[in-house]
Amino acid sequence: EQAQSVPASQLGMWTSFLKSLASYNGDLSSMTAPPFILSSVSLTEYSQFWTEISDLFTGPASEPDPEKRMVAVVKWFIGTLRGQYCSRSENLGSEKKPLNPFLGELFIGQWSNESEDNKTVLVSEQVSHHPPVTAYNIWNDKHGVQLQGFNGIKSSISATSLTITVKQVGHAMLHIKKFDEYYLITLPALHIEGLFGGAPFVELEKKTHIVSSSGYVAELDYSGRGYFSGKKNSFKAKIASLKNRSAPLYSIKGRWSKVSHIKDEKTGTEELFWDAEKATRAPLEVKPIEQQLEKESRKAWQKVAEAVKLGDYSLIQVEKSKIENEQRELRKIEQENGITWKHECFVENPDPSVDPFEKAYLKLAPQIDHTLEHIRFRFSEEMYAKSAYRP
Ligand code: HCR
Repeated sequence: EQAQSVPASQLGMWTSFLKSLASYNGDLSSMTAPPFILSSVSLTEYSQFWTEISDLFTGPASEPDPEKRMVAVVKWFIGTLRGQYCSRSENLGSEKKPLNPFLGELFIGQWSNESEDNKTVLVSEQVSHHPPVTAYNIWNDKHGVQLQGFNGIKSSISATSLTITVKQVGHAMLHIKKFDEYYLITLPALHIEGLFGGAPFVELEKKTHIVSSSGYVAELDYSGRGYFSGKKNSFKAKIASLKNRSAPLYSIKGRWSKVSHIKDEKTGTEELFWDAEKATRAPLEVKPIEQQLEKESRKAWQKVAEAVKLGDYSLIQVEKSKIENEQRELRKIEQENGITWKHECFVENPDPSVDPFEKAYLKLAPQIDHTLEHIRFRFSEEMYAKSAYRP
């Protein structure tokens, strides 16, 4: 059935949106979409899905065995996928088009867990507007875990199958202080199905890797519901030692949005690996909007978000244009004064001799044939210390 989920009053706009996909220019943010498919949330907020299941994020730090630690890291990663790629469909009925962050936009928050000394802090910054790139740093000092990363998207459209295909640019790096161990995590490619019916949803595809400085590698392979067989959100993974990659130590399979099982290849024992539906996801605490600064995401987008919630198309355009014009004006002033934009908390392509994350990345990337990203962003403790932005 065509466009069954589209409100009757927005059917015309939805049809024009679908038609405009045929002449897609690579910039999803510039496409005019009807209000029902718009999200009131900016992409800078999406970094929070990495660590909303606190125990999974901090868990690896208390695992003394490096092999089991790798398994714990893979579990954490699998645990992030449901929030990252299904939460809009689950909570709002379909995937939505997020707000396109402006340069320098910040999203800051924390999970205070059960005590003040066990908090996980998140700082996310829009480090590039064209192409859009978001960088983040998330850390928990009590457990000594830190996750840094950045991501952008490159998308294309298949007009025949009406599917949007998205390749993610970027990677994430996890550091576990106690063992001074680094993990390089690559990001899945995805596609958006269900556009015809007006209820788009994300499916992951191809492979990603996690490789650790302790000498382990995990290869994850994603698939969805095919024409003849297969289930939505399926994956298979193999964990091996880098020294003997052809003899996996563990294999995992199942559905990343539901249940998966792990098999110990040495003993043959199989057990539940992860049940995504049973996990407790703690909401991130963000300062009340009145206390936020102008570049903080929820404050900056407040009026647009209200218009999206009202489903008021012209008000959305009016409020969005205000932000866009303000940004254009800022860029013009910078150009006229020969000023280049400076990020609040991240540095571009740092020197590996001073940045341990960069140094570890350069060592780990060749192990999984990961093509080095041309522009890489790393968190700067120094810049953050000087910054006025705190959760
Ligand atoms: C592709 C996507 C924007 C990017 C979103 C990313 C890749 C952002 C980084 C997060 O860590 C993971 C993530 C999850 C989202 O599923 C993914 C979005 C899904 C849709 C959105 C498109 C730009 C919107 C397409 C418009 C459709 C829904 C009409």
